Amino acid sequence: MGGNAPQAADRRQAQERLHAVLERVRERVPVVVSRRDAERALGALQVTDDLWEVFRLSRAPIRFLCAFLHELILQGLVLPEGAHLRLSPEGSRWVGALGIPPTRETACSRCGGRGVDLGALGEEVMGRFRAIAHDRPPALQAFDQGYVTEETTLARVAFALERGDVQGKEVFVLGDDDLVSIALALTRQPRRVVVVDVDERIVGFIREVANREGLDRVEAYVYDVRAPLPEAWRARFDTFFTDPTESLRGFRAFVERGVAALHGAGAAGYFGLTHGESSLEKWARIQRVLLDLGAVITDIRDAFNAYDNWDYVETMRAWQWLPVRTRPGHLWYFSALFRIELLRTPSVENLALEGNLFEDEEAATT
Ligand code: SPD
Repeated sequence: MGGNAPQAADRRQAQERLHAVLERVRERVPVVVSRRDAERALGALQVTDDLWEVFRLSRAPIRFLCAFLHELILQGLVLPEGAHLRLSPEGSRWVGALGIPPTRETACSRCGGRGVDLGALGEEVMGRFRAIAHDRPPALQAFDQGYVTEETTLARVAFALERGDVQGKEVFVLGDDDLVSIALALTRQPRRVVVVDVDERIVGFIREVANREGLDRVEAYVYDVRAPLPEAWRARFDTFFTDPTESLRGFRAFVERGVAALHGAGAAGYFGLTHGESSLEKWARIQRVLLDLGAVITDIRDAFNAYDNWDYVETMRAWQWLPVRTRPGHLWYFSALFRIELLRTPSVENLALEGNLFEDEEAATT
């Protein structure tokens, strides 16, 4: 028993230090985080010295992580070395005393943890989609664009097929730099795909591809989510897909318009949500919004959506916060895929919205 006393004291001291670090970070960043967010970051720091890998593995808001890492550097617990970061000997002892294990990744190596077999789509659909996506328009910062990998788009479609949300269905795609509408249409399974985007380049690209590839069930239109949803698209569809910007206001706008496009009970919606730009506090608020809309979450597949790196990394909001300034050399930005299903006919206000939908306290990549 006596031999445990110093260990217990070390642990208590280490915990008090973590508490103090978190308090200092909370004074500086208006993002609600818990001790678990910090623990995940300290788990990640034990297995990588790459900042972007720390972001990926921590599953915590980027704004918090940057402030947390700055504080650890200030206290000598983390050492910046060129483009890298590593725990100092003191930091390693501290993390040991806290009893935080190194991050372990146990996702299935075949499907990457998505739980879908892309082979179900067939080689032709996959090959044609990859060839089409090769010439897509680059991501634009002005619209907070950042598209997912080709594999991710195909996996979304495979997952929705498994849930029966595509076959013979009318599908609404709200914002489509991910080219979900094209992948859906290539399967020849939906009855109709209506795709809308504020970006004329995306709409033009989809129209041109649909024309060239004979995808006559795809209709593409320019639409700004701030405008009320036109009557022709209200309460009409079986399924929607969207991957919103993540300010709470922007997120709500996209998901509420998506829900308003659905016909009622049994209709389904798909969207992505990150940890990097949405704290668990925001996740909770979003879950309340969904319940109020009459929707239930049937599936959450974390880290399902992998995003290709966008060109504007050095002008995005988080660049100025980084503890070491280096461009990412691998995929690092991921989001959970959500599927929701309506329990009743939704009643959604269809008002015009004004102003910037892209920013809130947690926005980091806009
Ligand atoms: N700003 C680049 C990344 C934007 C990705 N938007 C979708 C986030 C997931 N909802």
